[in-house]
Amino acid sequence: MDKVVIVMPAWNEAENIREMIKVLVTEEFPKIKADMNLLIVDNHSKDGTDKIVEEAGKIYGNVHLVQQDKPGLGWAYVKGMRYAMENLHADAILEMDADFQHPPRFVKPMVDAYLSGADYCIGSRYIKGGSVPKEWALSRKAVSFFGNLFIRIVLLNFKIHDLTTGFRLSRVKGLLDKIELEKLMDLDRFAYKVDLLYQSLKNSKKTVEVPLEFAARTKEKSKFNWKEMIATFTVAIILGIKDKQRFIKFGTVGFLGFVVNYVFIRVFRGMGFSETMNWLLATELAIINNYILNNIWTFREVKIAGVRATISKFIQFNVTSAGALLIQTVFGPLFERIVGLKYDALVLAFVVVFMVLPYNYLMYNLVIWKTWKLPWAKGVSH
Ligand SMILES: Nc1nc2c(ncn2[C@@H]2O[C@H](COP(=O)(O)OP(=O)(O)O)[C@@H](O)[C@H]2O)c(=O)[nH]1
Ligand SMILES: [Mg+2]
Repeated sequence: MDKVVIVMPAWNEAENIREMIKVLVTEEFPKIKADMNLLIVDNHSKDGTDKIVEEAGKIYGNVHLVQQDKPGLGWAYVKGMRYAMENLHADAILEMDADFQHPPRFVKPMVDAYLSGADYCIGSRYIKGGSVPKEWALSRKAVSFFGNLFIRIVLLNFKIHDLTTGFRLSRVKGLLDKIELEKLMDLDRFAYKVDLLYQSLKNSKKTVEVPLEFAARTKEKSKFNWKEMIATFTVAIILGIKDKQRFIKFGTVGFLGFVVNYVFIRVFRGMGFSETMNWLLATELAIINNYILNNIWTFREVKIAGVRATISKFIQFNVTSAGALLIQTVFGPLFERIVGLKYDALVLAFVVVFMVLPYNYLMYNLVIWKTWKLPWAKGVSH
């Protein structure tokens, strides 16, 4: 049976936590066909939250408690997720609040979606069947809706409707265990959630949204505020430009490769090799230049390391480069024949910009450094 661990941060939630544990363990867990566990991450609460959880742990074997070391919601999740993976050997982890804003009855549909094969389940307020609290003032609803829309636009993600929800279930193998949790942005705030979502979507082959009726907070006050919101937007913007930044780096490296190629044709010519040899050597130097710079700069987050990987990827890179050469030598003369030889410079620019560059960028991301997956290989693209 699959082991699912609910990681639930709770900070001064004494008023909610006893009831939450009881409802989950005695009413909801028995309906679910998985080995269900509840791990509460306390942040040295002053109201005895930890005592309540400890007592519950003595009664129910599947209720656990950890204390977080560093303050902040993100660090609570890092601690809880690590503990769930390493100590409890979870197959899947569900993020959930302790304050009943994620009503316990929505746990079952999330776990069911996972059991039906989803890697990543998003409890969504903005799909059919989901909702935000009726009690919320119009302004609060608008902030939530437009905040979400803003992040969707910045991340160019229109398939997922709720990018800021805190109710999400992730498969451990291949998804959560591939993420460097400790390196997520803004772990001391709520904003880390957007980075975690971004990384999770990248790793997930099958993502589904499950409706969530988000409830109003009943007791105590929310800890979310304007500062948190601005931080959240900032993280989204940084993630949004990261991909474009990569494209700019890619273009710069390509230009440097061109310079290397040009300079070394002349250098080798001066050394008295045959002209074919000059071109061959200079082109290979440009390829080596592009490979190294792309590896340590453009794609440094997914840098290829180790002798074997470097050699085999370098061979792949040469094959890819040969493909670019082939495109150029086939389409260059072909277009020249159509528009006339005197436009050769224009044809070259057209072929390079509209065919070779996209081809190279696609191959680097798909084959060499593998930062993209094909849409049909992942269920949801972003
Ligand atoms: N352990 C821990 N839990 C936290 C921290 N901040 C918030 N929480 C818990 O995280 C959940 C969501 O917090 P809440 O203030 O309700 O945020 P909101 O629902 O987004 O307004 C609740 O269960 C809180 O008790 C923290 O720094 N550490
Ligand atoms: Mg809340």
